[in-house]
Order: sequence, then structure tokens, then C-alpha cells
Amino acid sequence: MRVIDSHTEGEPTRVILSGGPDLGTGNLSDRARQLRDEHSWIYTATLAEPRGHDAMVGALLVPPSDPTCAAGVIFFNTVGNLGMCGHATIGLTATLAYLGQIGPGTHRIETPVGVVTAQLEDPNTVRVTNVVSYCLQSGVTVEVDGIGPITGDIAWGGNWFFLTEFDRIDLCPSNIPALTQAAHGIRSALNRAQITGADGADIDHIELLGPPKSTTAQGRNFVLCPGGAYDRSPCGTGCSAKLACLAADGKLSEGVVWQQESVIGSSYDCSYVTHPSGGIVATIQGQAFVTSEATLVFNTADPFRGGICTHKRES
Ligand code: PYC
Repeated sequence: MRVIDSHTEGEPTRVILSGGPDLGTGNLSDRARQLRDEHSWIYTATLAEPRGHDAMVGALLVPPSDPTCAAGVIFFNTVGNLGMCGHATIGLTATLAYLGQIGPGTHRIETPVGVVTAQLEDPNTVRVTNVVSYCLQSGVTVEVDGIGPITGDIAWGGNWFFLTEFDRIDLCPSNIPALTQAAHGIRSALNRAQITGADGADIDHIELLGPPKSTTAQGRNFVLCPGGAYDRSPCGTGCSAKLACLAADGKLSEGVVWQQESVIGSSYDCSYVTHPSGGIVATIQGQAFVTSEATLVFNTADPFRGGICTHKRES
């Protein structure tokens, strides 16, 4: 299996160029379901230890069903598929540029939740225009063990998020274990209360929000991802969900740049336009750098060739 690794604002992406399962040529959401139902070995085999680690996101390159798209991609982490992934779209675009497969300009990319566009500004700088994002419900309160009541919004940004202003623990790297524990508690409380996204969808990303540390940013976040790792980047789909909530609350106007910091201090420049559905279309700009090119080797004599599975999907 040939892969290229990159990081986007600190968050790793592993693009699978060849050697992945053949999923045929159906639409991308059907192929994503097929990956989940018939080839879930790929999650830990390609991303988990000993070849990777929990924070990695995979991007399986597949032929697009839409001929206007430069690529089709199914994103996944160590425990399952992701609908969209902002940082991995930036990583994928920088990877395709590194390979000489695309040049500067705007490229359409097909994902299981719709077509997004990626504008390659320079070899490392990419502006992604996401699928339509929206705030489903605001002011939702849950009782969190050891913390008490927490109120937040439920929003779609290509994945489902629960977003809450969180001032109990400073959003800084030394507090990552405590932030992770708090976000886990919130996710468990949502599950207990059977609070979901649209159509009963799992809210599998928890976004804690706080004030920025740099003078150029407007906000900072800590995002807990489905497998239990935190997003090193400000989370492209999480930023889209955040902008949808800001727009719904009348707190950010169309076209105004919102700079979002991650818990490690990296940042995205984000803005939106409104969509006729009442949602928004967010644009996220960040930088990605290729870190390695590799061939993954699966030796049948290796008892850990399928990866070490330490986490189940937490929902
Ligand atoms: O950037 O959208 C994102 C993302 C989702 C999970 C990890 N990164």
C-alpha cells in the first residue's frame, strides 16, 4: 500500500494512493458504507500503532463518480469513517500538488457527504469550501458527571458537533489530558440523554470553545474526535460548525474573516456565505506539509499486521 503522509496545522493525514480495497464505481456514500461494512480492517491496519497513531486521519483516494471532480476521497480514522474532513482535504490537496497531479487553481473533490472545492494558493496553502453547514439546535443542556450542567449547540459541518463555551479549563497544551476527559464526559452525557444530530446521527465530535491567545485570532478550540484523540488543527468541519452557529446567532457577518486557533496554537482563516437552505457555506484556509512517502508492508507472519486496536468508536 503506497501512502503519503502530511500534517495540516499539526494534524496528520495519510493519503492512500494505491493498494486499498476496490470499492467499485458507485456513488461515494455507498462506497463509504462498503468500506465500513466490508473493509473496516483498514482503520487500524493503516492508521493505528505500530504504523500510525490515534490522531491520524486516512484519505482513501478513489475514482470520483462525478467527472467534474479531480478526485474522490473517503476519510476515516482509527475507528470509522468521517463524513468530511477539513484538515485532510487540505492535506490531500497539498499531497496531490506535491505529486504534480494538480496545479494552482480550484479543484473539485468528491466526498461521501458532497462535493467540496479546494483552491491551491501555493504548494502548501489551501482554501477549502465545505459542504453546507448548519446549526441544528442551540442552547442544549446536559448534565455531565463531575462537571455539572453544560449548555451548547448541535451543528453540522460535514460531521456532527456539540459546541460549548468552556471556561473551566484553559484551552492550552498542558491541559490536554483534562480537556480530553471533560470532552469525553460531555459525549457520554449526550449519549445518555439520547441527544443526536439529524436522523439520530451520533454527535461524535465535541468542540470546547474559548478566547484566543494570539491578537489576530477571534477564538480557540479543543476538538475531541471519535476515536478519542484530539484534533491538533482547529478542525475544518468544526470551524464550519462554529461559523454556522455564529451566523445563526447573528454574531458574524458574511465574508468577515474569523481566525480560529487550535489548542496547540495553529490556526485557520475562516469565512462564510449564506446558503438558500438557511445554512452557510464555510471556507477554511490553512497550510499542509508533506512529511513522508512510504509503502505499508503487511507480513502474514506479523501478529500485529492489522494494527493494535485500543479504542472502539466512542459514541
Ligand atoms: O479537520 O474536519 C477536520 C477534522 C475532523 C476530524 C479531524 N479533523
